Amino acid sequence: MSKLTLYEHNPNIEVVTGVCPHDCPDTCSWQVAVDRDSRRAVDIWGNADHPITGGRLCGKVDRYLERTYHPERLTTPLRRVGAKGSGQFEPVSWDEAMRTISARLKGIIAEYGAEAVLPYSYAGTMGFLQGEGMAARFFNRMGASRLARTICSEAGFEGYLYTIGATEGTATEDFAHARLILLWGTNTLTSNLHLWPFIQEARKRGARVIAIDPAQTRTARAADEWIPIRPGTDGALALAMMHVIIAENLHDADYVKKYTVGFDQLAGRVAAWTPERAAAITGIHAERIRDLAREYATTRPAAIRINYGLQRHYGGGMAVRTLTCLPALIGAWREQGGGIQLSTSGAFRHFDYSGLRRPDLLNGRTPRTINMNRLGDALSFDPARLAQAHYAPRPVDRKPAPADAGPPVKALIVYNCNPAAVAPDQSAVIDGLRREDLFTVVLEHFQTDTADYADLVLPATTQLEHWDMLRAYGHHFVSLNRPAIPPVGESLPNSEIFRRMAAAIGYNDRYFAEDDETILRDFVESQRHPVFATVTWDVLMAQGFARLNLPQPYLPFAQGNFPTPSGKCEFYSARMADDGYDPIPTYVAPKVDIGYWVLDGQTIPNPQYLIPNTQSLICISPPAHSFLNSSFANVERFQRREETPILQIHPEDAAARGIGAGDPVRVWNDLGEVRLTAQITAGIIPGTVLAPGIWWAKHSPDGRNINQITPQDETDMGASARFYDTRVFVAVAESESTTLEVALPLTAD
Ligand SMILES: Nc1nc2c(c(=O)[nH]1)N[C@H]1C(S)=C(S)[C@@H](COP(=O)(O)OP(=O)(O)OC[C@H]3O[C@@H](n4cnc5c(=O)[nH]c(N)nc54)[C@H](O)[C@@H]3O)O[C@H]1N2
Ligand SMILES: Nc1nc2c(c(=O)[nH]1)N[C@H]1C(S)=C(S)[C@@H](COP(=O)(O)OP(=O)(O)OC[C@H]3O[C@@H](n4cnc5c(=O)[nH]c(N)nc54)[C@H](O)[C@@H]3O)O[C@H]1N2
Ligand code: SF4
Ligand SMILES: [Mo]
Repeated sequence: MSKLTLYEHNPNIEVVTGVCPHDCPDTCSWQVAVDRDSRRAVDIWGNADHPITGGRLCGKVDRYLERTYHPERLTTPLRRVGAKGSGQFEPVSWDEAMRTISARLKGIIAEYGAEAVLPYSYAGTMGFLQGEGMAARFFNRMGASRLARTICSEAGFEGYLYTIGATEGTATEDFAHARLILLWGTNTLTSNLHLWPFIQEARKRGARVIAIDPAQTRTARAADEWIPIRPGTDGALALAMMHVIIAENLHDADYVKKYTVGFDQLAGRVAAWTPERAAAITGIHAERIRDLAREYATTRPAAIRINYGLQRHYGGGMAVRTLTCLPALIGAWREQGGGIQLSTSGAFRHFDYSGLRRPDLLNGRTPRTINMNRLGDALSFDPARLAQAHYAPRPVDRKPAPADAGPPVKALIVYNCNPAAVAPDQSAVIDGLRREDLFTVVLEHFQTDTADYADLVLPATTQLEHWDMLRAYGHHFVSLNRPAIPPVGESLPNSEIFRRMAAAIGYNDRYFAEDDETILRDFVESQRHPVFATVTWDVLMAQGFARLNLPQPYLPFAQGNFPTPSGKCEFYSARMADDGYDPIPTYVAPKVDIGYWVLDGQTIPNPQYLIPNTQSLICISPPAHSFLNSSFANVERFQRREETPILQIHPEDAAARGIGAGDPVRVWNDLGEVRLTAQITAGIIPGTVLAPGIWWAKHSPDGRNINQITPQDETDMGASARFYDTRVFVAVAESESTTLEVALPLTAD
């Protein structure tokens, strides 16, 4: 029974429909019960009418009111009074804050030009308006540096686009019809919960579920089988599966002939990818690879869910590009419940954002683009590092010479993001944030690690308090968020903060005068593509959500129609050749390899390495179940659930280092060091350790978190982050194990 029935006839309660703003594929529709007298929210629940939300929120957002009314919510603008990082602030008025911002930004722009101002944001909210809505107008008008928002998904995205043409694929609802489901580099029960009921429905009808993951996550435990894989080697597994499928003539020759290009080149390439060769890379038995390929090719419908876990490695783009050839090879796209899903965002690709974001306000200027993963480099005074921070996602793109890197970053405006905790190479980020001459403004709900380094902290409203609208990346609905309660304290929506900044600095364009509701309504009403015919303002206001105008079931590629240049699934991609990549699926190894793997308790050296480094380990840091990136990591309930920042380590790796359960351990590499608590578990592939993220650094025992050891370097495609392509040393914290820091070749190349 929906909670709605508890409240809908209560005269003291108003029920307001909204949508979860967080960076999660599920984009749940929610309902909030608000006490009419006090205007306080008293309850929140998942909308039972929404076909994907199904009346349920996840454990985090079910407690959204605890976050919203948290005693540590920021309620007034704050000015820094202590040293950067010390967290000492005093309240100031909004007017005073705006006067300071206007004076500082004008001074910086006059002296260095507008490119010296860098916006820094990600997906704290995925809302159109409170994300890159009014903010985009403001920074476009200014001509500030642009930010390449690459911290999460770009490698996989690009890889998928080369093969398929748009990030479209199997509809979430249709997983219920699959008979085989591969959960490949995704922790569904943690990061994509609302797919699970469809998987369970499929299982009731006899489907088998296999998780392919270095870790035995809660998803892998709930699956029928866990196939442990060495991090960053999924491309090799996919190539070997295709080897078996083609060698045993299990492919769908008719589908391949009609709807793909490059089969001969693909067949030529995978001929050399025997399961034995892939076994030596992935750590999966050759026989298991063979069986997996056969099972995949002969079970219909077969669905694959990949997420972003497998692409946070150097070769992540190519891995996704390669994997996405599988469904076309076996003709899985023909059937409801067949195919692959990385993201459903491509279904929304015809949205016209120009009215919302006003790129015309750039007035012909093309400011430089900084890669957000290289924030540490971007904030460096060294022009060579600043040049490195420029966005150059493909091999054919070039970074500028240091002399052409442009002005130093003198102002940083952070919103919807917590870079001091989430960005790679934390020491470099902190070095930059510590700069006395850097003017930093942070729009936030809480005094985060990043806010501690701000000159001004501006209190922002939460989703309960402002208007917004979202698309999803795990289904096909657009949702409207209506404010349920008045702003907490003096907080303001991001949109209003940027509006006020624009006014203070003297941008008088009428686009800065429009109110939030009008902006959203205009956005909806300005869409011309037929896929949005069902997404009207009236429906959104009445129901809170609207499904895209797509058929159901939605089988986008049952008859080809791939949105690639050839109109087919591209086993051979001419575009990749033009962009400087191998046009045929291949294996791109991770940059960091420890040179050996363990299979059935035996250590097997990787033949690429002259000297396997048996002292280091690969470190991955996927999301903790109860946090959402670094959001919720300051809420006591969720801290208690996660207990403490831990490091999962295999019993053999622990024994080799004299590490016992619960021991404090040092985890370090050439970039930095962090202290964690050892959790010994056979649920992780030997040679790999796992540190669930993302704890706030200041809540961690030594004031640092796992991004101490992650590199700023980019992936092969999309200039994404290589969060999981890291090598670390681990030792019990007390011991001074400097002897372990022997110089050994880090990579094979
Ligand atoms: N509860 C919760 N939900 C979230 C988030 C959160 O922080 N908490 N974050 C949200 C965001 S921003 C995102 S991008 C998504 C991320 O969602 P996912 O992509 O599902 O999350 P990841 O942890 O990046 O990766 C998932 C799994 O990939 C595994 N993995 C790591 N490397 C490899 C590899 O090389 N190969 C294979 N096969 N597996 C590998 C990890 O062990 C992990 O179990 O989740 C969203 N949902
Ligand atoms: N080591 C490691 N690092 C990672 C990852 C990993 O797997 N391992 N995952 C990476 C991934 S996938 C991602 S997506 C990034 C995510 O990194 P972020 O996008 O920084 O995500 P959050 O940590 O959730 O921080 C978002 C912040 O935005 C604030 N916020 C939310 N809503 C609003 C609003 O309406 N207005 C304002 N002003 N602020 C708001 C929240 O309070 C929160 O502090 O982290 C990356 N970092
Ligand atoms: S975080 Fe994801 S699962 Fe949780 S309520 Fe939001 S959209 Fe739904
Ligand atoms: Mo992400």
